Amino acid sequence: MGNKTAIITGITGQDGSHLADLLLEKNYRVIGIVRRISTEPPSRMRRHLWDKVTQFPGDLLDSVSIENAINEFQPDEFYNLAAQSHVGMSWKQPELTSAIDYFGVLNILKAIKLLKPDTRFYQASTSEMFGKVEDEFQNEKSRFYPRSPYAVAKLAAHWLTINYRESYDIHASCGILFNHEGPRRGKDFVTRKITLHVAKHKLGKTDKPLELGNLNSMRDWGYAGDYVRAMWLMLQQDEPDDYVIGTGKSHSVRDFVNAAYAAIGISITWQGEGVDEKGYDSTNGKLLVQVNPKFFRPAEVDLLRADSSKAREKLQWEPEVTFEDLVSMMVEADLKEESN
Ligand code: NAP
Ligand code: G4F
Repeated sequence: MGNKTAIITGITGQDGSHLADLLLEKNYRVIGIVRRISTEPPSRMRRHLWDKVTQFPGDLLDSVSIENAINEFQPDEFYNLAAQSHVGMSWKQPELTSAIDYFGVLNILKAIKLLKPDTRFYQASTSEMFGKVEDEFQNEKSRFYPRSPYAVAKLAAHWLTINYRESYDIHASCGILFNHEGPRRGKDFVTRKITLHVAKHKLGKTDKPLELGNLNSMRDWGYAGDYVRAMWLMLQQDEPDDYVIGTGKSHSVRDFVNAAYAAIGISITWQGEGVDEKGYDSTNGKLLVQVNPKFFRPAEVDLLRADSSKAREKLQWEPEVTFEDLVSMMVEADLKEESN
């Protein structure tokens, strides 16, 4: 192994940075496609990667930039992690979400077919495609029922990837990843929003209550560092395929809040229901959490829980970080960041 070339889109995001770390460890030459928007691209990339990754200006919406990247670097592997990835935002920007999350994938696949059809391709599919679930655990055979413009676009891209595999014999695999988090998670996803607020509370930087939407949603939360290993493993298989990746354990948003406050030694007492539900510091009665309906979604995914037995068997993939360790890791990282 070694000296392979990989292109990563979405390198400035959470997963892109973890995957770049992994591939650099494995001696890959890593090319990161970076959008030129209103700020300097390097300011959005993790500082430790600046000198180690070749930054290539590009955008999924610009097929010429994708073709240029493939022509110039002749990649062995292409990981498409770029997306408008925020589910709530996808109702507010449905056209942009569809353009990036579906047509962007078409731009990559058609460029691979035309310019370097032996490139191995990874598509970032998502458990959101299961949406309104009917199985207690979701696996590769579960029904898809997307519940947001994001999930609809991702499902279309998922089938497009399968179609390119079947039509043109491209080594294209989809990772159906359940929620994965960590200190590099964007600040408007619920886990990071919670751990950041808890850290600020502990440091006396806020005395406002944390405002959240649906506290009852259940998610299968794992650690992003574990999940990028699965992406890489998929592209090392002789045959391309699709795999569900998750921990098999599910917790509510309320459970996550409890665990995050527990990490700074605070226990929460919950009172009320629905929009009136509130969380108080059990020791001094201070209001710490309240519901703000502005964070509710027009349609919700109530429960996600993965059955990853196929990945465990065929890829020998196992998650290493537990839910409790994940929450503590995120709170500790935010305490450190907020102390600086
Ligand atoms: P993220 O942190 O939101 O990162 C998204 C990345 O996409 C950023 O680097 C962003 O660049 C880039 N991007 C957005 N629009 C682009 C465009 N038009 N052209 C090029 N790049 C563009 O997402 P993540 O959590 O790392 O997730 C990675 C992928 O996995 C996404 O496709 C997401 O939908 C999918 N996924 C995530 C999870 C999860 O729990 N994290 C689970 C299942 C699937 P800028 O810095 O320029 O904005
Ligand atoms: O953290 P979230 O925004 O993540 P969501 O919607 O599950 O999507 C994430 O995981 C998907 C995989 O299943 C990815 F495909 C996707 O790209 C993204 O990474 O919300 C989690 C849950 C939802 O039910 C939401 O309604 O938390 C609930 N929630 C409650 N209060 C909130 C909030 N979500 C956010 N973002 N902000 C809140 O204040």
